[in-house]
Amino acid sequence: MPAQETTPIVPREGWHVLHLFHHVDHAQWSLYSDEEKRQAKTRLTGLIQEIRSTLDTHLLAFSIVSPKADLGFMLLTPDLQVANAFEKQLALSLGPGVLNPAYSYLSMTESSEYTTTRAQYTEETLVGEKGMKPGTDAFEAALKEFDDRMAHYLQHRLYPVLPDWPVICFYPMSKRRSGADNWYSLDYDTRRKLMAGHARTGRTYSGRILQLITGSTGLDEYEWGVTLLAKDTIDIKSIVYEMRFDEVSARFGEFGDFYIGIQLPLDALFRRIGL
Ligand code: 76R
Repeated sequence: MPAQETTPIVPREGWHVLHLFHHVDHAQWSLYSDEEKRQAKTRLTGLIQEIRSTLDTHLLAFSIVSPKADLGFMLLTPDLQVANAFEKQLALSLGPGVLNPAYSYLSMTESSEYTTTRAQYTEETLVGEKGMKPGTDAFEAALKEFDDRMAHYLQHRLYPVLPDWPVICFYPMSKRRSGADNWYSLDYDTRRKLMAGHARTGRTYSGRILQLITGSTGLDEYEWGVTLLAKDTIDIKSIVYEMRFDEVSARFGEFGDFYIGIQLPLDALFRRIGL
């Protein structure tokens, strides 16, 4: 275990998330003998296996499309000490100067402040829409179903297990804070209504897009990291396009750079990036 000598920094809720994008310095790599190359790749493979077998820790590895970067990692783990130790080890795993940072992003998994509460669901959906009466068997059953669904949902948001879908898209974003378009000066109900519209659009991509929104206020340059996984690049392009018409993104969205990667098994990944 890394960072054993230190006090863990484990959040009350959620995990730390690091997106780490590196360039491969092929000039440096070409100075290695075949044997040294083999040893370096074995070292990185071993480290990735160690990370993946650490409790509550996940590591996605992918090849970045375009020269923005070559090799991408997404690391999710509770303890910031462990995240930091693994991040440094990954950077050095192929030997000094072979991997060079191209971009990185630190965020944390979070529950949303706009998640429907029990009280809202009761008032708006069960009583309001469905005309159910509190205390009846049907009402209690519907409420139990809601509780189970929400517990499962919250678990996924805070402690996600991401699928091996090949296409991974990452970009950071913030909500605008200027003039009449200041998200943070809107009252809670207005924001909640706007977010409900956003979620409606999002849900039409169920099964095609897996989204993970991780918070980064105070941690990195933007306010959230957006990670989208898909099997088809079209679904990434479509959802981001469609969201642009949604008021939350149209009026309030500000975006950083976009990165597209392809998740691959390690041997294919090494070949792909020329190692
Ligand atoms: O929490 C949920 O999954 C359900 C409701 C929901 C919230 C609270 C939701 C649903 N999102 C939420 C929060 Mn989202 N999301 C984005 C982007 O490119 C763009 O224009 C925006 C980038 C996409 C593509 C996307 C997709 N979402 C957020 C937040 C935090 C806002 C805050 O707290 O103020 C951001 C920054 C954000 C951005 N969203 C969904 C999706 C999809 C696909 C869904 C449906 C998920 C599902 O129900 O399966």
